[in-house]
Amino acid sequence: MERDKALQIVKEQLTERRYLHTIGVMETAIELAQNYNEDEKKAELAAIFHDYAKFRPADEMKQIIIEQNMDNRLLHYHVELWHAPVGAYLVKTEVGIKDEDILDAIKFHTSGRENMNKLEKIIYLADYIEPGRQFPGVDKARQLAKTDLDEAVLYAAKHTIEFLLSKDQSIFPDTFALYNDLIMKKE
Ligand code: DGI
Ligand code: FE
Ligand code: FE
Ligand code: FE
Repeated sequence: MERDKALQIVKEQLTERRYLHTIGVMETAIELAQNYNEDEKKAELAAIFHDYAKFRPADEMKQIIIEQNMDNRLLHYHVELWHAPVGAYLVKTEVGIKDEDILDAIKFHTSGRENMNKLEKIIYLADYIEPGRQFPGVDKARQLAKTDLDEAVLYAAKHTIEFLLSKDQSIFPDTFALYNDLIMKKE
C-alpha cells in the first residue's frame, strides 16, 4: 500500500494530535530501519497503522478481545494496552494488511514481549522517541537509538516500568518479559 493511501486511511481514525504523533513515528521508524537494515516499507506501514485502534471504545475492544480469543490476561490489565492487539486485528480485517510482520509489530508496540524481532523493536522504540515526545530521558533514548537498538529498547522498557510504578499502575507480564529478556541477554 502506498504511503499516501495509508495515511489517508489512518487520519480518519485519529485526532490531529495523534495523527502528528503517527507521522513522527513513521519518520523515526524509517530512519531506524535504514540504520539497522530492516525493511523500510514494512517499518513505514507498521508505524502508520500502529495506533489505528487508539480511539475505539473500550466496549468494542473488549468484545474483539473475547470473540477473537486474544490473550485473556489483557482484560485484567489496563485498557491502554488493548489498542495494540485490537489494532493489529482491525488493520488486518478493515484495512486488509495481511503481512504478519507488520501485524505483530502493531500487536506488541505497547507492551513489548520476549524475543522481539527487529521490526517489533523498531516500532516499539520509534513510538517512544518520535520527535513529538517530550519527557525526562527521551534525549538519552534518542542517543542510544543511534548506536544500539537493544540498549535503546531496554532503556525504554525500563523507564516505562519505572513510570508505571510511580503511578501505582499494574504492569502487564509482557512488559516485564521484554525487560527480563534484554537484561538477561546482556549478561
Ligand atoms: O499509544 P501511545 O500513547 O503512542 O503509546 P503506547 O501504545 O506505547 O502506550 C500507551 C500507554 O500504555 C502508555 O501510557 C504506557 C502504557 N503502558 C505500557 N505498558 C503498560 C502500560 N500501562 C499499563 N498499565 N501496564 C503496562 O504494562
Ligand atoms: Fe499505542
Ligand atoms: Fe510505546
Ligand atoms: Fe503511538
